[in-house]
Amino acid sequence: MRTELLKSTSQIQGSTDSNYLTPEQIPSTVEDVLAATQFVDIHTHLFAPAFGKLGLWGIDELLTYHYLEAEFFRSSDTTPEEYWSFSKRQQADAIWRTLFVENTPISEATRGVIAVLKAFQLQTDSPDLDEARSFFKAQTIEAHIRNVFQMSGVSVVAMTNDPLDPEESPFWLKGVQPDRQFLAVLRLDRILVNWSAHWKVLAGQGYQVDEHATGKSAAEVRRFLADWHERMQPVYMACSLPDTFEFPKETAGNRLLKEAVLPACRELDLSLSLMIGVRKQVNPLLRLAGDALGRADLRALENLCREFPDNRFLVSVLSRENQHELCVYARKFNNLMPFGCWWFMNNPSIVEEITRERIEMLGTSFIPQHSDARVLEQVIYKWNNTRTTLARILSDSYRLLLEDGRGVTRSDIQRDVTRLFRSNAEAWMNLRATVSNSTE
Ligand code: FIX
Ligand code: ZN
Repeated sequence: MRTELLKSTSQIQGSTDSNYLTPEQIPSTVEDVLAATQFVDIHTHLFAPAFGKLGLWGIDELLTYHYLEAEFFRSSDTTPEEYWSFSKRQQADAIWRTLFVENTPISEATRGVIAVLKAFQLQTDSPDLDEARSFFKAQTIEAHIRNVFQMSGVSVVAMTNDPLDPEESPFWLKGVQPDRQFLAVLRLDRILVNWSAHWKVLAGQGYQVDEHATGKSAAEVRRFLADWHERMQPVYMACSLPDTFEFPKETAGNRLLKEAVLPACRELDLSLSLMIGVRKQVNPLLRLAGDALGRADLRALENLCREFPDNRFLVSVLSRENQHELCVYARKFNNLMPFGCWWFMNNPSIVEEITRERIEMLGTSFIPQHSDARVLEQVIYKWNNTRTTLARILSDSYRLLLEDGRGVTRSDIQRDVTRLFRSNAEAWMNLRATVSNSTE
């Protein structure tokens, strides 16, 4: 049976379900179901309209995305100092000229901009940005958001909200109306990774904390988290961690993780998202584009999952070398949910490798992707790329299942896609099944 592909579904051992798809029907059915299923985007840097200018959108923001800035400095004689002295418009013009006019935009990030222009039927090979600028200038943000979400097949996105960000915190302190399409996430890097640089902000807000996070500090940070939980109603707490992260290890950050953040997450029944492996500012001249990655020792994660079985960990790792380990740890700890192909992993060839490995080792018990979009329209190409890659991988998985002797139906495929791109995320973000899945 193995070698000779099943001629028809009726040959499937003991098969009774006439809904079984033929081998030829599987790829198109998978594509249909992926296209018609609204996804939950578990990690972005997008903002609801209530946050005004913090929410980035439009052609100048798309072109000055730090992924493109990194590529720009490889193909231009412009120095970082000169580039940062330009206006946003001049920066966008320079990047368009260098990466899209003087060179072929074949990288993942440049292709992304082309895909967005095409999605809005805008010229993709123009020498300048006039047409694109006037198009985006004519959009009103609320309608544009609805349109972009509809085009990208996304129903809801999780934001990244930093309570210590001087630009963002005033919005929350003044009070922000919840937005059902933009979910809040309590981001804690400044507390767990850079405590020595930021403890004074909490002290300034009346929390009795000290530089070394001793004494009352942990209890006061718990009070801080409870106050911000009240204010933000976050769907999870999150932190990115360096490749050098170790646990257990005597640091102020680890003390607060153990004595404040993890207990607060248990009490509030929230997952903690750990994004592990960043090497911040290896080239500070490039600003946001100056971060890199390193292979982390994931035994820190092993220790956290084992020592805190009542905490749920949503984890993404930045190094390719850590991906397989993460899969294996997820087989050992069901309080660990791998999610996304983060940042430098978010390239179709690597997404394919990681996702095939995860399906082989975890079935559908993981969250394949998040967009990490910093600019609104990026969700269009990032989710389009994901659907294209997953269509291939899922079709292959079902073909192999069929060859092994079990047929697959459209509702099997719908169940799997819904789990991968909706219900796993909803469960780990304590979201009720928010929006019915349009194809059911
Ligand atoms: O820590 C993070 O959330 C990262 O995703 C960002 O810091 C990073 O700059 C980014 O945009 C990656 O795509
Ligand atoms: Zn991010």
